[in-house]
Amino acid sequence: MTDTSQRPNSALQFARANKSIPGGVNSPARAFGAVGGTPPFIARGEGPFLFDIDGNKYIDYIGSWGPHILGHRHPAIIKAIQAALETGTSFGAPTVAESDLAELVISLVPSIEKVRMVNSGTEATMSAIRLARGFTGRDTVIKFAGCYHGHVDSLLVQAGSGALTLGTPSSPGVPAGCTSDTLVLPYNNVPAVTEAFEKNGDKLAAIILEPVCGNMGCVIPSDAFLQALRQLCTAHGCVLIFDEVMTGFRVGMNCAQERLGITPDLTTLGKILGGGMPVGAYGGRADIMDAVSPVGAVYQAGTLSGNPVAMASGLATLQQLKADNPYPQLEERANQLADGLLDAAAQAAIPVQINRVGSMLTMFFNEQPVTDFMTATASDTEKFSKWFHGMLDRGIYLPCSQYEALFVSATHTTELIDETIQAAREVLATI
Ligand code: KE4
Repeated sequence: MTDTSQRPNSALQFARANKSIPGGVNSPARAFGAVGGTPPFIARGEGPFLFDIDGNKYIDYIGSWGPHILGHRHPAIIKAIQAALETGTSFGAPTVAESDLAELVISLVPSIEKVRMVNSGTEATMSAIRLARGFTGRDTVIKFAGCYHGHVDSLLVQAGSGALTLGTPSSPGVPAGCTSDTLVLPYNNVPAVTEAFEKNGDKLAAIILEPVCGNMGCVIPSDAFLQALRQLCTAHGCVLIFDEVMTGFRVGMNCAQERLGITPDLTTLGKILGGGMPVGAYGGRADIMDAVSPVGAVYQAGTLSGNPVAMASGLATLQQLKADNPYPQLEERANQLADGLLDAAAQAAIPVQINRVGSMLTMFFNEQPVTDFMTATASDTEKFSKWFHGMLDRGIYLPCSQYEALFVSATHTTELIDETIQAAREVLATI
């Protein structure tokens, strides 16, 4: 457990926040529930750094859970937001900026012929599921244990023993009816998917998955798994949805689908797409997207969807990524970090697994390769918690759960990576 001597004001603010906000946070992922202790209250971010209200400085490997691939307060992004603010904040009417961002997304993600902006990843996946069901006239959806697609009622479901499982809600407040059409399968398991299509092929509206999983920690799909999903969906008229809220523009300029060589029918986006402002999106084949209101009958709407300030932030982010092409550097730096962590763990004789794709990675405290929810949840979360706090106390801000991915940004220098590895050596020697 962290001593709060380093963060007295955060401790006070956390106690205060708990009186007016459930758990003191506006998203449970921030509450340190998995690791215990008091989350630092952040005063500001700059490049690869966060500064808390007690004046502590951290090397930030969360980047607001993904958006800040270019680091905090990138000048071009801030400038674009400030310029947008000069014209107002939101009009509830069409603006040119929405077409600018839509056209840029379409140019970067070949499978996307039309796209609709929303305000979060959850809204994007919720809308994509409804659209797939409306387009196919079918109800059943397949998701995979360990994949998280936001807090959509029908997707808040965990697998049972890893066999084909009719979904049971994993949260109170979700009626059984909301998940009775959700099948939950083990990730990377081709026989399970094949069996599901044999049994339910003509009832399946969609498969949704994280093409590289980040929400059970980073888990990498096998080629055979992705190929099977594509072939089975095509053969059965089932919509293949890649949830690229996390991987979109993270693992490559053209997203995971280009890196992995699989073309989905629909894609959901978020995080980097907004550059730190609230933006989500869903898009894909024009014949499917034209089923969305007001062209088609599938209803979806949003007061602040496509608002100019968020559009300006997203546009500036994607334009900067296109101009800089930081991906080779991100690959190098993340590899440097992964290698350094593996070496530090070996020095401390602690068994770990590291799964990495591009600049997202997870170090699992686990003796076996992590390929799905079952193997991920065999990790030693006790050790993870000590690791997390040891690093936090040394000014390294990691995701506060074994089942998350960390992110390297374009502002993380080799020196900062070396500093992180040195801290890892010290911490791993103590747990
Ligand atoms: P939001 O509604 O939080 O914008 O996006 C939901 C979502 C959808 N799909 C994927 C693949 C996601 O990773 C997410 C959200 N990711 C989590 C962290 N892994 C956000 C952090 C949080 O919940 O506070």
